[in-house]
Amino acid sequence: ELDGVDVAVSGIPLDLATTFRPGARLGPAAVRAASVQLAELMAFPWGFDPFDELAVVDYGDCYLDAHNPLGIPEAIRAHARAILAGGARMLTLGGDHYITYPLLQAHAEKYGKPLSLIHFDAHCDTWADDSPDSLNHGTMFHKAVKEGLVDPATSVQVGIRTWNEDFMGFNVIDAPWVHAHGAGAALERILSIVGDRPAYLTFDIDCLDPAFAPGTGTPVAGGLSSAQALHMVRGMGPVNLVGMDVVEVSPPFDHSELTALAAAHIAADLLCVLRNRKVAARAG
Ligand code: 4U7
Ligand code: MN
Ligand code: MN
Ligand code: MN
Repeated sequence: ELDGVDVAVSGIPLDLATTFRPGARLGPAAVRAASVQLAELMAFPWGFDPFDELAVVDYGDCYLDAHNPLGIPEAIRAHARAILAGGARMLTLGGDHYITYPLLQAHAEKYGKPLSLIHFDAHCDTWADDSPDSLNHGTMFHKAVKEGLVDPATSVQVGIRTWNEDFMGFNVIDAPWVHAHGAGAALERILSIVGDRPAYLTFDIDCLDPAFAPGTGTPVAGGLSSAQALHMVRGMGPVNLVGMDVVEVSPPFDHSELTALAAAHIAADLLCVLRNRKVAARAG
Protein backbone atom coordinates (compact mmCIF):
# COMPACT_ATOMS: atom_id res chain seq x y z
CA GLU A 1 0.00 0.00 0.00
CA LEU A 2 1.38 3.41 -0.90
CA ASP A 3 -0.79 5.63 1.25
CA GLY A 4 1.07 8.75 2.28
CA VAL A 5 3.65 8.30 -0.47
CA ASP A 6 4.01 11.29 -2.79
CA VAL A 7 6.27 9.77 -5.43
CA ALA A 8 7.03 6.13 -6.23
CA VAL A 9 10.28 5.74 -8.13
CA SER A 10 10.45 2.53 -10.15
CA GLY A 11 12.50 1.05 -12.98
CA ILE A 12 11.43 -0.62 -16.19
CA PRO A 13 14.52 -2.39 -17.57
CA LEU A 14 13.25 -2.74 -21.14
CA ASP A 15 15.86 -3.01 -23.86
CA LEU A 16 14.54 -3.16 -27.41
CA ALA A 17 17.91 -2.69 -29.05
CA THR A 18 19.01 -6.11 -30.24
CA THR A 19 21.80 -5.08 -32.57
CA PHE A 20 22.49 -1.32 -32.40
CA ARG A 21 23.92 -0.23 -29.00
CA PRO A 22 21.95 -2.57 -26.67
CA GLY A 23 22.06 -1.74 -22.95
CA ALA A 24 19.01 0.27 -21.85
CA ARG A 25 17.90 -2.64 -19.62
CA LEU A 26 20.83 -1.68 -17.34
CA GLY A 27 19.68 1.95 -17.16
CA PRO A 28 17.51 1.83 -14.00
CA ALA A 29 20.25 0.28 -11.85
CA ALA A 30 22.85 2.75 -13.14
CA VAL A 31 20.63 5.78 -12.47
CA ARG A 32 19.75 4.51 -8.98
CA ALA A 33 23.47 4.04 -8.20
CA ALA A 34 24.25 7.53 -9.51
CA SER A 35 21.33 8.94 -7.51
CA VAL A 36 22.77 7.52 -4.29
CA GLN A 37 26.11 9.07 -5.22
CA LEU A 38 24.32 12.37 -5.93
CA ALA A 39 22.45 12.34 -2.64
CA GLU A 40 25.58 11.50 -0.68
CA LEU A 41 28.18 13.61 -2.43
CA MET A 42 26.40 16.89 -2.95
CA ALA A 43 23.51 18.91 -1.63
CA PHE A 44 20.60 18.92 -4.01
CA PRO A 45 20.95 21.88 -6.41
CA TRP A 46 18.49 23.99 -4.45
CA GLY A 47 20.30 23.62 -1.16
CA PHE A 48 17.73 21.34 0.40
CA ASP A 49 16.98 17.65 0.40
CA PRO A 50 13.64 17.13 -1.39
CA PHE A 51 13.00 14.16 0.87
CA ASP A 52 12.62 16.47 3.88
CA GLU A 53 9.07 17.21 2.68
CA LEU A 54 8.41 14.70 -0.07
CA ALA A 55 7.63 11.07 0.77
CA VAL A 56 9.52 9.11 -1.91
CA VAL A 57 9.60 5.32 -2.09
CA ASP A 58 11.59 3.09 -4.44
CA TYR A 59 9.01 0.66 -5.72
CA GLY A 60 11.61 -1.55 -7.40
CA ASP A 61 11.65 -2.74 -10.99
CA CYS A 62 8.78 -3.89 -13.19
CA TYR A 63 9.20 -7.54 -14.16
CA LEU A 64 9.32 -8.03 -17.94
CA ASP A 65 9.22 -11.51 -19.42
CA ALA A 66 11.66 -11.20 -22.32
CA HIS A 67 10.37 -14.52 -23.66
CA ASN A 68 6.91 -13.00 -23.97
CA PRO A 69 7.45 -9.66 -25.74
CA LEU A 70 3.77 -9.24 -26.57
CA GLY A 71 3.03 -9.28 -22.85
CA ILE A 72 5.35 -6.34 -22.17
CA PRO A 73 2.87 -3.46 -22.76
CA GLU A 74 0.30 -5.02 -20.44
CA ALA A 75 2.94 -5.76 -17.79
CA ILE A 76 3.93 -2.09 -17.82
CA ARG A 77 0.29 -0.92 -17.68
CA ALA A 78 -0.41 -3.25 -14.73
CA HIS A 79 2.74 -2.03 -12.95
CA ALA A 80 1.69 1.61 -13.40
CA ARG A 81 -1.97 1.00 -12.49
CA ALA A 82 -0.88 -0.61 -9.19
CA ILE A 83 1.27 2.37 -8.25
CA LEU A 84 -1.20 5.02 -9.41
CA ALA A 85 -4.07 3.26 -7.62
CA GLY A 86 -2.03 3.63 -4.43
CA GLY A 87 -2.25 7.38 -4.82
CA ALA A 88 1.42 8.08 -5.57
CA ARG A 89 2.80 9.89 -8.58
CA MET A 90 5.33 7.91 -10.68
CA LEU A 91 8.91 8.76 -11.52
CA THR A 92 9.93 5.91 -13.82
CA LEU A 93 13.52 5.11 -14.83
CA GLY A 94 14.11 3.47 -18.22
CA GLY A 95 14.89 1.44 -20.08
CA ASP A 96 13.88 2.00 -23.64
CA HIS A 97 11.67 4.99 -24.44
CA TYR A 98 8.96 2.62 -25.62
CA ILE A 99 7.91 2.26 -21.95
CA THR A 100 6.34 5.74 -22.07
CA TYR A 101 3.51 4.56 -24.33
CA PRO A 102 1.93 2.07 -21.86
CA LEU A 103 2.79 4.47 -19.02
CA LEU A 104 0.81 7.22 -20.79
CA GLN A 105 -2.11 4.81 -21.21
CA ALA A 106 -2.16 4.15 -17.46
CA HIS A 107 -1.78 7.84 -16.58
CA ALA A 108 -4.54 8.84 -19.01
CA GLU A 109 -6.81 6.26 -17.37
CA LYS A 110 -6.07 7.80 -14.00
CA TYR A 111 -6.06 11.52 -14.86
CA GLY A 112 -8.31 11.66 -17.92
CA LYS A 113 -7.60 12.03 -21.63
CA PRO A 114 -5.99 13.95 -23.17
CA LEU A 115 -2.93 14.80 -21.11
CA SER A 116 -0.40 17.44 -22.10
CA LEU A 117 3.02 15.98 -22.92
CA ILE A 118 6.35 17.64 -22.20
CA HIS A 119 8.81 15.58 -24.25
CA PHE A 120 12.58 16.14 -24.14
CA ASP A 121 14.32 14.24 -26.94
CA ALA A 122 16.61 14.42 -29.96
CA HIS A 123 13.86 12.56 -31.83
CA CYS A 124 10.11 13.25 -32.22
CA ASP A 125 9.29 9.53 -31.82
CA THR A 126 6.19 10.03 -33.97
CA TRP A 127 6.82 7.51 -36.72
CA ALA A 128 3.57 6.13 -38.10
CA ASP A 129 3.23 2.58 -36.84
CA ASP A 130 -0.15 1.67 -35.40
CA SER A 131 0.42 -2.05 -35.23
CA PRO A 132 -0.37 -2.80 -31.57
CA ASP A 133 2.43 -5.31 -31.20
CA SER A 134 5.24 -3.15 -32.56
CA LEU A 135 7.46 -2.35 -29.59
CA ASN A 136 9.21 0.41 -31.52
CA HIS A 137 10.91 3.26 -29.64
CA GLY A 138 10.32 5.71 -32.52
CA THR A 139 6.52 5.45 -32.60
CA MET A 140 5.13 6.12 -29.09
CA PHE A 141 3.82 9.63 -29.63
CA HIS A 142 2.23 8.84 -32.98
CA LYS A 143 0.21 6.16 -31.20
CA ALA A 144 -0.44 8.43 -28.20
CA VAL A 145 -1.93 11.19 -30.37
CA LYS A 146 -4.00 8.77 -32.47
CA GLU A 147 -5.36 7.23 -29.25
CA GLY A 148 -6.19 10.61 -27.72
CA LEU A 149 -3.80 10.06 -24.80
CA VAL A 150 -2.08 13.40 -25.42
CA ASP A 151 -3.21 16.66 -27.04
CA PRO A 152 -0.40 17.77 -29.39
CA ALA A 153 -1.65 21.37 -29.43
CA THR A 154 -0.99 21.73 -25.68
CA SER A 155 2.16 19.54 -25.75
CA VAL A 156 5.76 20.31 -26.60
CA GLN A 157 8.83 18.47 -27.88
CA VAL A 158 12.15 20.01 -26.74
CA GLY A 159 15.66 19.37 -28.10
CA ILE A 160 14.54 17.83 -31.40
CA ARG A 161 17.20 17.52 -34.08
CA THR A 162 16.09 14.68 -36.35
CA TRP A 163 13.46 15.30 -39.02
CA ASN A 164 12.52 11.95 -40.57
CA GLU A 165 9.36 11.77 -38.45
CA ASP A 166 5.65 12.23 -39.11
CA PHE A 167 4.49 15.63 -37.86
CA MET A 168 1.64 15.04 -35.41
CA GLY A 169 0.88 18.67 -34.56
CA PHE A 170 3.15 18.95 -31.52
CA ASN A 171 4.73 22.29 -30.64
CA VAL A 172 8.43 21.74 -31.35
CA ILE A 173 11.24 23.67 -29.66
CA ASP A 174 14.17 22.20 -31.58
CA ALA A 175 17.74 22.14 -30.31
CA PRO A 176 18.92 24.92 -32.67
CA TRP A 177 16.18 27.17 -31.30
CA VAL A 178 17.30 26.55 -27.70
CA HIS A 179 20.91 27.29 -28.67
CA ALA A 180 19.83 30.48 -30.44
CA HIS A 181 17.39 31.83 -27.85
CA GLY A 182 18.46 30.20 -24.58
CA ALA A 183 16.92 27.81 -22.09
CA GLY A 184 15.06 30.61 -20.33
CA ALA A 185 13.11 31.55 -23.47
CA ALA A 186 12.45 27.87 -24.15
CA LEU A 187 11.10 27.42 -20.62
CA GLU A 188 8.74 30.36 -21.08
CA ARG A 189 7.39 28.75 -24.26
CA ILE A 190 6.91 25.39 -22.50
CA LEU A 191 5.00 26.98 -19.62
CA SER A 192 2.76 29.01 -21.94
CA ILE A 193 1.99 25.98 -24.13
CA VAL A 194 1.14 23.61 -21.24
CA GLY A 195 -0.49 26.05 -18.80
CA ASP A 196 -1.98 24.35 -15.72
CA ARG A 197 -3.23 21.26 -17.56
CA PRO A 198 -2.33 17.80 -16.18
CA ALA A 199 1.01 17.10 -17.86
CA TYR A 200 3.25 14.06 -18.29
CA LEU A 201 6.96 14.80 -18.59
CA THR A 202 9.14 12.30 -20.48
CA PHE A 203 12.87 12.90 -20.60
CA ASP A 204 14.84 10.93 -23.20
CA ILE A 205 18.44 11.39 -22.07
CA ASP A 206 19.50 11.67 -25.74
CA CYS A 207 18.02 15.18 -25.80
CA LEU A 208 21.36 16.04 -24.20
CA ASP A 209 24.35 16.34 -26.50
CA PRO A 210 26.50 13.20 -26.70
CA ALA A 211 29.20 15.21 -24.92
CA PHE A 212 26.94 15.16 -21.82
CA ALA A 213 25.14 11.86 -22.40
CA PRO A 214 27.28 9.47 -24.44
CA GLY A 215 25.69 6.40 -22.87
CA THR A 216 22.52 6.18 -24.93
CA GLY A 217 21.26 4.13 -27.83
CA THR A 218 20.69 6.73 -30.53
CA PRO A 219 23.01 9.70 -29.94
CA VAL A 220 22.70 12.80 -32.16
CA ALA A 221 25.17 15.72 -32.24
CA GLY A 222 24.04 19.28 -31.53
CA GLY A 223 22.07 18.48 -28.38
CA LEU A 224 21.30 20.39 -25.19
CA SER A 225 23.83 20.96 -22.47
CA SER A 226 23.04 19.59 -19.02
CA ALA A 227 22.76 23.19 -17.78
CA GLN A 228 20.14 24.05 -20.43
CA ALA A 229 18.07 20.95 -19.63
CA LEU A 230 18.38 21.42 -15.85
CA HIS A 231 17.30 25.05 -16.16
CA MET A 232 14.12 23.99 -17.95
CA VAL A 233 13.41 21.08 -15.59
CA ARG A 234 13.96 23.27 -12.51
CA GLY A 235 11.50 25.79 -13.95
CA MET A 236 8.63 23.27 -14.08
CA GLY A 237 7.16 24.51 -10.80
CA PRO A 238 4.01 25.98 -12.42
CA VAL A 239 3.30 22.74 -14.29
CA ASN A 240 0.78 20.23 -12.91
CA LEU A 241 3.11 17.23 -13.32
CA VAL A 242 1.09 14.01 -12.96
CA GLY A 243 3.83 11.64 -14.11
CA MET A 244 7.46 11.60 -15.20
CA ASP A 245 10.08 9.32 -16.68
CA VAL A 246 13.78 9.48 -17.52
CA VAL A 247 14.71 6.97 -20.21
CA GLU A 248 17.32 5.66 -22.65
CA VAL A 249 20.38 5.55 -20.38
CA SER A 250 22.53 2.77 -21.85
CA PRO A 251 25.42 2.11 -19.44
CA PRO A 252 27.55 -0.04 -21.77
CA PHE A 253 28.16 3.11 -23.83
CA ASP A 254 28.50 5.49 -20.89
CA HIS A 255 31.80 7.11 -19.87
CA SER A 256 32.37 6.72 -16.11
CA GLU A 257 28.62 6.90 -15.40
CA LEU A 258 28.37 10.50 -16.66
CA THR A 259 25.10 9.80 -18.47
CA ALA A 260 23.61 8.04 -15.46
CA LEU A 261 24.66 10.99 -13.26
CA ALA A 262 23.04 13.48 -15.65
CA ALA A 263 19.85 11.39 -15.54
CA ALA A 264 20.05 11.27 -11.74
CA HIS A 265 20.28 15.07 -11.64
CA ILE A 266 17.19 15.37 -13.86
CA ALA A 267 15.29 12.91 -11.64
CA ALA A 268 16.41 14.69 -8.45
CA ASP A 269 15.35 18.07 -9.82
CA LEU A 270 11.95 16.72 -10.81
CA LEU A 271 11.53 15.57 -7.20
CA CYS A 272 12.57 19.06 -6.04
CA VAL A 273 9.87 20.56 -8.30
CA LEU A 274 7.24 18.28 -6.77
CA ARG A 275 8.54 19.02 -3.27
CA ASN A 276 8.22 22.78 -3.83
CA ARG A 277 4.69 22.40 -5.23
CA LYS A 278 3.74 20.42 -2.12
CA VAL A 279 5.23 23.05 0.21
CA ALA A 280 3.58 25.88 -1.76
CA ALA A 281 0.21 24.09 -1.72
CA ARG A 282 0.43 23.72 2.04
CA ALA A 283 1.34 27.38 2.44
CA GLY A 284 -1.92 28.03 0.63
B1 4U7 B 1 14.34 7.32 -29.09
C1 4U7 B 1 14.62 6.90 -35.36
F1 4U7 B 1 15.27 7.21 -37.51
N1 4U7 B 1 13.26 7.31 -35.56
O1 4U7 B 1 13.68 4.79 -35.74
C2 4U7 B 1 14.74 5.41 -35.55
F2 4U7 B 1 15.37 8.95 -36.13
O2 4U7 B 1 13.47 6.81 -28.10
C3 4U7 B 1 15.10 7.27 -33.97
O3 4U7 B 1 13.99 8.71 -29.32
C4 4U7 B 1 14.39 6.53 -32.89
O4 4U7 B 1 15.70 7.27 -28.69
C5 4U7 B 1 14.92 7.01 -31.54
O5 4U7 B 1 15.86 4.95 -35.51
C6 4U7 B 1 14.12 6.48 -30.42
C7 4U7 B 1 15.52 7.63 -36.32
MN1 MN C 1 15.58 3.19 -27.59
MN1 MN D 1 15.75 9.92 -28.60
MN1 MN E 1 12.82 9.00 -27.42
